Amino acid sequence: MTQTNGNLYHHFQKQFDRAGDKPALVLADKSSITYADLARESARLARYLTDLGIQIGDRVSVQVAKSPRALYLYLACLRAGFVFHPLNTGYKDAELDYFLSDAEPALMVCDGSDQQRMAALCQKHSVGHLLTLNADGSGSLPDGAEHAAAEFGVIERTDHDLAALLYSSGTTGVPKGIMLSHLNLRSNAECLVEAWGFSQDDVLLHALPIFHVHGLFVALGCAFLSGASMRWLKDFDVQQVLEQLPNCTVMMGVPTYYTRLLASDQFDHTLTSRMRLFISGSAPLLADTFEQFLDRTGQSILERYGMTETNMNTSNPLVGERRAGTVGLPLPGVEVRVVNAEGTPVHGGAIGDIQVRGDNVFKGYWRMPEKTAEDLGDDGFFTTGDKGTRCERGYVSIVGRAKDMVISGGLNVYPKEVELVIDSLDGIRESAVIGIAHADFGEAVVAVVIYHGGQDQPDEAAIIAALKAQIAGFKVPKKVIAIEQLPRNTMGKVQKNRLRERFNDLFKSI
Ligand code: MLC
Ligand code: AMP
Repeated sequence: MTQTNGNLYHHFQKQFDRAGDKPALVLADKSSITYADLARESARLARYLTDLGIQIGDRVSVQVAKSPRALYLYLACLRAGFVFHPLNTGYKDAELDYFLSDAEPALMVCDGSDQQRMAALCQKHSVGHLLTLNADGSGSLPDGAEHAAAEFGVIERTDHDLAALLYSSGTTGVPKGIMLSHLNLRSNAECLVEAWGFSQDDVLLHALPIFHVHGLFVALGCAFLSGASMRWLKDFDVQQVLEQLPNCTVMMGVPTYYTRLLASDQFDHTLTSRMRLFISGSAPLLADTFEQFLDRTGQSILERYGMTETNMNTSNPLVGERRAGTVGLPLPGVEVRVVNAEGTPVHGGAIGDIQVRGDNVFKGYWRMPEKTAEDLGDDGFFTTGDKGTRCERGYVSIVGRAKDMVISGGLNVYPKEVELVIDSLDGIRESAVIGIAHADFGEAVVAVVIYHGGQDQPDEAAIIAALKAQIAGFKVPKKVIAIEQLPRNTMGKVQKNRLRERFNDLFKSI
């Protein structure tokens, strides 16, 4: 029996062939990129990179601005069987150093302005090829590919072959590579198209970055498997979103997008009359935001819950009650259970660990078998690190996190990573990094520091400047507070809950 090609691109291709000259992307300047353009230009890049010597299964690390060509590159990697490894554009050298050492890519693609720095890192980690791609579409990648023939098929991949490698940090501060297969991505996107009723008539407002699951797999997967069009913005800019909304039918965003829209007087139901669906995820949507949005537009935001290891797990329903403060019901094909410390499922609103099983669940952590075994049980259930409940009607609520993590504007910050950098600064004895409620970012990163006695203590500005040089901007604390001593329990563990309580109102007046 012949197996269908498991390559995710193979499944996109059905819509690409059908949609042909229909715009896949309409850009802010009103120019458009058709589905035929996506197919042709991804073939050209796949041809060029394959001829360059990049092989099936090789990792391709990419740290570039969001642009149509960056999208061609993602599609080219899929169809050529490379493993796509996107990187947040905010990452600094020390962070990139780790990713390159661990992912061992065959090719790194970066912005031209970073070429010199990246060349040194690529040399250090024996990355065979370094190419550039700038925000305006120029660079050595498009230059090199210009004369390549736009002829390339779709490499045969099994369902379980790797399609992408994305990193998430951890409680120890060491990032873990999350191995996502073609099946993980396809099964989840197919199920979301169904659950959210995507069709070729939809126009999706795409303002998310394409280096994380939300903008990359959720948004693009829904559009490409349904043949919908996208209004493509390079980032989330309130004014541009307000201009584009009347042309759109669906929007996806993190809660900060919705609070920023609500903060604008121009945002009202007249702009959203064509919209059929607003989707929120990656961070908790406050019930207050849900209510205000309903008041202003007459529409209930649909909240869903996912993570890089699993893509999407639960969603409030398209038709039926969308319950504020919950993340809805398990998606078809995804099993979700809440278990106690012994691993026994609990019911009736009891709080426990959220575990997930299904084709959406990743293959494991890259070269970390022990960590994989710790989180991914023999029975296939993955322990998410989120604490939650399920009500009698099946709705899941997330009530906390077992993992020590802050979510700021939809981006995860692992305190340990930031603490390690702060603790290495002269004059600092120790630090504790916490998340504090913030009207714009949901949670803001705050550092509580203890100085060594003596004269040479860095001030807040010096600490922030030192951090900005070493870690991505979104991880840098919005405030640094010096105190005498960190509260500890009898085991000597820092009691971050007490710090969070103490500084709970820090941003209340902002
Ligand atoms: C940028 N900055 C942030 C930040 N983003 N600070 C805290 N939290 C953030 N999220 C900092 C920059 O470093 C910079 O600092 C300053 O803010 C201005 O930068 P900017 O780029 O102009 O910021 P802005 O455009 O305002 O971006 C904020 C944002 C953006 C919320 C629009 O971060 C965003 O689009 N977030 C979405 C992230 C996302 O896609 N998450 C999905 C993950 S997938 P300075 O000091 O240099 O001025 C996932 C799974 C799932 O979680 O379930 O979906
Ligand atoms: P990431 O590791 O970037 O994939 O982030 C995944 C984490 O984001 C999850 O484990 C949750 O803690 C959080 N998350 C995602 N969606 C939601 C949501 N709707 N509500 C609350 N937390 C969420």
